[in-house]
Amino acid sequence: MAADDSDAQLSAKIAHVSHIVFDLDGTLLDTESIADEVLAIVLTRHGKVWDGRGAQNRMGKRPLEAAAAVIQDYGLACTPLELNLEVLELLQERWKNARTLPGAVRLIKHFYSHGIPMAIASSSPARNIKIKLCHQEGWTEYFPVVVAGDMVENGKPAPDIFLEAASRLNVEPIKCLVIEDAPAGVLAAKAAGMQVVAVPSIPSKDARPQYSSADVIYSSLLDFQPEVWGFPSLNDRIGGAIPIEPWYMGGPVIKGFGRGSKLLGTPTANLPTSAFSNHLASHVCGIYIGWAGLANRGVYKMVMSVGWNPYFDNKEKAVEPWILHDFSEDFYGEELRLIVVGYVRPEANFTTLEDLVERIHEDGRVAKAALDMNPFSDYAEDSYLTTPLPVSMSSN
Ligand code: ADP
Ligand code: RBF
Ligand code: MG
Repeated sequence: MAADDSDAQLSAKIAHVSHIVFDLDGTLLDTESIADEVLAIVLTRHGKVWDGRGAQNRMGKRPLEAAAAVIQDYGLACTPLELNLEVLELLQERWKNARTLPGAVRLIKHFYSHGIPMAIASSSPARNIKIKLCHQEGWTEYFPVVVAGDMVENGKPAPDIFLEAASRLNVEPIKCLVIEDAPAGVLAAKAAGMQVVAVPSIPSKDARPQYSSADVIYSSLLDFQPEVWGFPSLNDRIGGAIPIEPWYMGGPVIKGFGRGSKLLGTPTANLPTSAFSNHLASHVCGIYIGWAGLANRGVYKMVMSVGWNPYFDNKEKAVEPWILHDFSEDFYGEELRLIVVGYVRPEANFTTLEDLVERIHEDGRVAKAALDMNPFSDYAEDSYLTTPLPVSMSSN
């Protein structure tokens, strides 16, 4: 079954809501990659190696509880308080660099423009939330209600923080929809009697079981469909694609699974996931359109999949651009530049290979048409596509 069918079914069984409560870290802002960076530094000081292990235990929790989880997972010989002092110092100077997650600004602006009341319920202390919000334009206005971890007795997964948000929004919990990235947050929202959309921020294909109590799991905020919950729908597709903040990415064309040309008839010039910035690497899955540049060949339209290819259930996440041009040869090792400008749909599973191939061709038609339109067409002229990488960057 394709992903779109299930949304209509979902809509029928889901009770409509009137208010939205957002988690902040890992849901609207990419603070996870900042936390990763900081934990890597701090664990090195403690003679340990940060490998992302235990991210689930830490995520969504209040600072001391999160620190306790790290101490346990890595066998550190310090107290949660000591670890937090170390971590906080490094975090604070980085929050101003926190970037919004794909689709976050689009969603917030949509709700705001329709007068839908929004709150933030974040496990961070109030002071830290304030710092993060004030670096994002308009956010203090979008979120008049902010409930912090230090404003309630029990942290997530206890319901306190969401109940407090509902109370401040002056609405019944059952009328609230929570958007969360962490398992602890999903549990907290459910315990508060609210509906929950989970957008997991754990970079893993096996994330789902931990989010099983969520009403819906999306791989990206770009998949959120407001009408399912009784809100006005988003109508910002242009030629079938949602405009996104463009991503500039590039790298050598690497060998993939050899299925593109042989099995599907749609060759894909695989890129290493390191072609994405840290910020995007864990948060981006789905089918996108954009422009592809090969230094000695030209600039072409492209459509690409990012993810684990559910049909094949890959072990590794793959970035697979299908360049919409007939080449007579392979070009492994050549530097491929991409500007990704639009989002088409989430990755879907298909019952037959024919269905998958048919859908990929449909994506190709969407890409060809949409890329002729503004704002997508503008990027074809971008010099990024044809500028060779500096030697220092192209060597790995
Ligand atoms: P693999 O994924 O194992 O590399 P594919 O069967 O998907 O194998 O073939 C991909 C290769 O085919 C690319 O790396 C590239 O060199 C070449 N190629 C030829 N035409 C195209 C195209 N239109 N788009 C992408 N790659 C192409
Ligand atoms: N794989 C999936 O399992 N589900 C998809 O929905 C899906 N969509 C794709 C869309 C496009 C435009 C492209 C180029 C590929 C897509 N694939 C999808 C990935 C496909 O399985 C992969 O490219 C082949 O396995 C080659 O490795
Ligand atoms: Mg391929």
